[in-house]
Amino acid sequence: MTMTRRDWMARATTLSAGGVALASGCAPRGTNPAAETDSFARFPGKVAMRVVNDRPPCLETPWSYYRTDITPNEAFYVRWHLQAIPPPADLATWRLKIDGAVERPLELSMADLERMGASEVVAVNQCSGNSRALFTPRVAGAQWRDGAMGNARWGGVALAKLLRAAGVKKDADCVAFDGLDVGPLASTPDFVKTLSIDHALSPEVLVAHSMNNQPLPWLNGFPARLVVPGWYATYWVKALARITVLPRPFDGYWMTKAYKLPKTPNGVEDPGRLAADLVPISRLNTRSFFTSPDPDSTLPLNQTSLIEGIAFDGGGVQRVEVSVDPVGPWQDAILGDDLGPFSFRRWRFVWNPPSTGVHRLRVRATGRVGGVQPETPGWNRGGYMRNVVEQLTINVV
Ligand SMILES: Nc1nc2c(c(=O)[nH]1)N[C@H]1C(S)=C(S)[C@@H](COP(=O)(O)O)O[C@H]1N2
Ligand SMILES: [Mo]
Repeated sequence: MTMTRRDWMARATTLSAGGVALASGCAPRGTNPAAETDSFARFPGKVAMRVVNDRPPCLETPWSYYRTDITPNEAFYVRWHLQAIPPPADLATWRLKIDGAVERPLELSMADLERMGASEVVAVNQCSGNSRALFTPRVAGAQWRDGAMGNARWGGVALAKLLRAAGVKKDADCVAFDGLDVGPLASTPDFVKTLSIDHALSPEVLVAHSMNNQPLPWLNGFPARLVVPGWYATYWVKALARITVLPRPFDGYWMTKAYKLPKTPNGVEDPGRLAADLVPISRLNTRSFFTSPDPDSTLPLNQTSLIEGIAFDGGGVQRVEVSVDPVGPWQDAILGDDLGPFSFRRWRFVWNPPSTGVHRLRVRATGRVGGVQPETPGWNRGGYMRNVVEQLTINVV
């Protein structure tokens, strides 16, 4: 079942965006519409997705897949840092090691994990750099539009249960998570992330081996990954192989250098005067998006139309409001099914366009953790945590 990198590169058929034109003078909004220069590829187990980087693969979810609560596995975005990504693990030999400051180091097979219980959570996995391509001034890093996010039902074992089975020692400070991926050079820092011991023991954090009731797709971390509900996906270590309890703070590159954010409200800093104090990125801020109709659609005058979208936050969406310009006040949208505080929350807004011409609709959400979305975009050097109020232009005839 092992597939080499060469095998799957051979299978990855590059498609072109052929003929998808971008309205002139209009910057690409999110992943919708596609731009002429976009390239799409089909990686194993995936639909054709926009390639943000191909080595290692960084693939964006096509916008139409956000019209459902759950993002299908085959369209779920993909992000890896190190070259080359590990081939799919062989379950006959794969083991999850739990070691470090524990009483009883463990080596668990998939069957062991499955025997240890079944917890589930619906949670948004969003890359810290989602929407980075929309930063001005431009910042370095993968140029994601809005498709580096997805919502899934994750199934597995509570991390706290595994740590208790191993017996965490009193002097534990944090827990390190390492996947099967290694860098191309001995000097490349291994991708290792840590959570504080208190966070690691909180009940919602999972070692997940299923995604939407199927095994994890290879590119999303088969056979098991960490799921840290409400926190950015950089902590959601894929192809998990080792969990190490540490008696002291961790000083690895991926915690001390990468994914750091100004210690300011919403991580915002001035491009001309960079902040001095940085902290590791943590919880998701509040976001909301339009998913239907498409941008620049035409709707009929004086007829009821449905405007729909998604919203999310690191701790649950409290409210979604829509405003229709010119001079529109904020009006409450109707919230859809509640799949829990870490999930996408669908919303809809019934609109009866009162006049012809171009209308600008805006959507803003209020979340328990992130508060209300800002009306102007924030900026930081890493291109993280964009969450400005989004707009949709509709032509009424
Ligand atoms: N082993 C491993 N896990 C990883 C990464 C990685 O490079 N290696 N990248 C992280 C980052 S930054 C993101 S955004 C998410 C992406 O998850 P996905 O590919 O399932 O969408 O995986 C996280 N887990
Ligand atoms: Mo990320």
